Amino acid sequence: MNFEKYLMDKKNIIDKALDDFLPPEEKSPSIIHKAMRYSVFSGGKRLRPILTLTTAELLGEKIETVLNTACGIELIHTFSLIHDDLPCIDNDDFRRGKPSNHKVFGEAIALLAGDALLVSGFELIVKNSEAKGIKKQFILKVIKEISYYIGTENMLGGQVEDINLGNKNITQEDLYNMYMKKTAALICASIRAGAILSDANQRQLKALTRYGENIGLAFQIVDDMLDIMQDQREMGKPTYPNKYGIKESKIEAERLIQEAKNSLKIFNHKAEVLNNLADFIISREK
Ligand code: GRG
Repeated sequence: MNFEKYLMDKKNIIDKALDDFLPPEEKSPSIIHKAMRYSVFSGGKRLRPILTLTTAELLGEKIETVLNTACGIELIHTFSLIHDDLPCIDNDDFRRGKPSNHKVFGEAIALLAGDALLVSGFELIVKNSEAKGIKKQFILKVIKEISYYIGTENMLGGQVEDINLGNKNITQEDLYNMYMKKTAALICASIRAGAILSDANQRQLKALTRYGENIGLAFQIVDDMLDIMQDQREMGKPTYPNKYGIKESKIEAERLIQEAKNSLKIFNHKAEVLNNLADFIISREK
């Protein structure tokens, strides 16, 4: 298969659905809609919603059945990035090579644009209940799952730990615990949401969760490596490459990707695209 074309086709489907859903820039109050659209359409890879669509396809479901949930997750992801960049959290002036949301719209609007994207994300997931043939109890389960995976025991909690760690020298276990919550949790939720809406059985859900955890950890290690290689390193911050070096980090990321692929063996050749997505996480340059 032509994997690059696959990614581009899925990205186009997701972008169109997001564009159709989000209020137009001119709609009052225009500034908030501009700020939301600025970050949603600023060059994200759409990894999380693609994982949701690909998981549904793997389980024999149509992508239309999960599309709104996939896009809702992308909005929640975008909210977390806007808030992460704020001066009171990571204080980053740039995101995806462009000025971060608060640099363009100011802190107050950036904060509110993040809030609005979180709310809109859940609105889109609820809207998924209008999809043909969908069982309403699956939607409720997905809302519960996503709330859990972005809440204080996961994404939000991981962000709190990241802030509190400062420049401390921590163990690999602490580091993985933080990566698992801060980054792997939403990646896992994206895959599980696709699986739940496609009526996956417990064995399939377990295998897909293991895959999500391992690619999620690898994703954050690679992200930290890219920061160093692209000279955006935050000196002394507890990250895998800061602690173990680039060479060891690459070996560890490759090990995690192999683990992820091993857990997909029950799906045989049907897992080809998820395997390609796992490889993409290691080979990506942004
Ligand atoms: C209130 C639920 C809640 C969260 C707020 C700010 C925050 C707490 C959490 C942020 C967590 C965070 C920013 C984790 C980093 C994950 C990461 C490496 C993101 C980059 O993902 P990519 O590369 O982004 O997929 P693109 O640009 O492709 O969309």
